[in-house]
Amino acid sequence: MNDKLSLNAVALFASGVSAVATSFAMYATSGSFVVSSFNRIILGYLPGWFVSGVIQRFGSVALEMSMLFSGVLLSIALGAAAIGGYVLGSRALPSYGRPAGGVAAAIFVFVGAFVIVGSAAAVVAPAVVGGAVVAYLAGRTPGTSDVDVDRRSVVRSVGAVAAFNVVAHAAGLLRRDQTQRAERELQQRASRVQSEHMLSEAAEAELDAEGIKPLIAEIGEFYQVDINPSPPSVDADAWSLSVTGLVDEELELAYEDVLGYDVVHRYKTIRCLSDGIDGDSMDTAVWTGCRVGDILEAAGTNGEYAMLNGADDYWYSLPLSDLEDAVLAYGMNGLELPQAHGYPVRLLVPDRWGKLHVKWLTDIEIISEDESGYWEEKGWHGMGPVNAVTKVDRINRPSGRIQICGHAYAGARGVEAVEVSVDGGETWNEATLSRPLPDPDTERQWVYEFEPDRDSHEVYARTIDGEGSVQPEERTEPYPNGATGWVNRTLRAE
Ligand SMILES: Nc1nc2c(c(=O)[nH]1)N[C@H]1C(S)=C(S)[C@@H](COP(=O)(O)O)O[C@H]1N2
Ligand SMILES: [Mo]
Repeated sequence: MNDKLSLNAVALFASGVSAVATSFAMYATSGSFVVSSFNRIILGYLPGWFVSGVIQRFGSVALEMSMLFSGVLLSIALGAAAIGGYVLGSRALPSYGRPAGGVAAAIFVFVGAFVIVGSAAAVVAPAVVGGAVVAYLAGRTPGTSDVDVDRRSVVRSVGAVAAFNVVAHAAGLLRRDQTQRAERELQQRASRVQSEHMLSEAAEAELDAEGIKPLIAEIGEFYQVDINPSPPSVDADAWSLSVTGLVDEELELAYEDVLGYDVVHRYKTIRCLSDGIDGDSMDTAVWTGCRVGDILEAAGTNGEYAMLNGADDYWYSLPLSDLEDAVLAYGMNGLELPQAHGYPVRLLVPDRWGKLHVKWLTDIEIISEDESGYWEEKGWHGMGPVNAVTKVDRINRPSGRIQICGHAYAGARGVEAVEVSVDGGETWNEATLSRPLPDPDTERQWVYEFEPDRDSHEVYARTIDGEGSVQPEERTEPYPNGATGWVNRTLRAE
């Protein structure tokens, strides 16, 4: 009696597990996999705060555990359906005992799995396998059939079922890997397409003037500022980003994990605090990455500031409010972020000076108080919005006229207008601007053309930002607050 019960239990579990394994082999972790659907149904009954609490606490382990739990539960349930179906079928048609039982078992499993997955096509094969396995084993199980066999052949049959399950699970795991890789590739391709689109959008926004500085800098042309003579070379496979300190849950993100966050694309200009009025430490690129806010949310922060560290011992602390909309960039102009600009990932903080965009970022520590940063230790200031700046890049002289080309930037306030005076600041006229990019935290090109009417013209240019503020006239050096003042040229008629 005891023997019969345990053999029935083996048959039950074997058929249930085989049905689940078949489904796994066919659909891996997609929605058509019975366990995925079952898991989703169970999660639907649990309160949201509980689910998110568990996931926050135990992360992906919680998900794996719930899949395992659901898988076992479902194997038992489908196995019970198979046994029930088998017993009913073989009793209803005793002369067809085993086949009738097997068919009925398959129908029972089919109905059970269909209720969960909601797709008939997706559950046919698992149901057939579940029914076949129970018929295969039941024929050798005393009491459920008239075939009498010894224990050894039961062991052998279970061995065959187990072997099938190993193969099916391996197939499912392989398929899951392939699916995930395919999704990643698709995502990367989509991401490249989006960057390309933005690059051509920027190209279309540009002004047509000879030798004008392009809106988006080529990667090799983009300015570079490092505290070290040669940038650190970081291996993305060995690299990880840790989020520690005052957090609910510490994170250790691999490169792949960072790529897994929702992708964002941004136009953003970077300007160094040491950039003079006539300097050229300011450029714009299309950046690809994820939102720092998403990562901070996953960790759950309980402090006001973050200490950000780069692999070159560069560091900055920033208020979390500045990081909310910051980007962790791993792509630049549609390509992988170059080593010189922070590979594998760098920070980009909206409306802030270049120094805060920590390159080769390795860890984010949440802290309660401001702890300043690398350049502050050397006397620099400038933790707030960038100063407005107007630059002159090039003078063209088309048939006796003078054409001034330049670019302007005013942080997240945006460049509303560029005004040019050719009489030493007495009168001002508006320059023609490139079409604004969708993100105001970017530079705009400007061109101003005039007919010289004296030997020498004293030219000034200044920016009106998106808030209507006129760029301050007073000339100051970059140290310590960033350069101010109107750009100036003395142009002689030729
Ligand atoms: N880790 C690290 N991040 C860094 C720096 C650095 O030396 N090390 N330089 C900063 C400064 S001062 C500026 S202006 C920008 C320059 O970025 P870029 O070299 O990509 O143009 O990076 C900032 N991030
Ligand atoms: Mo800088």
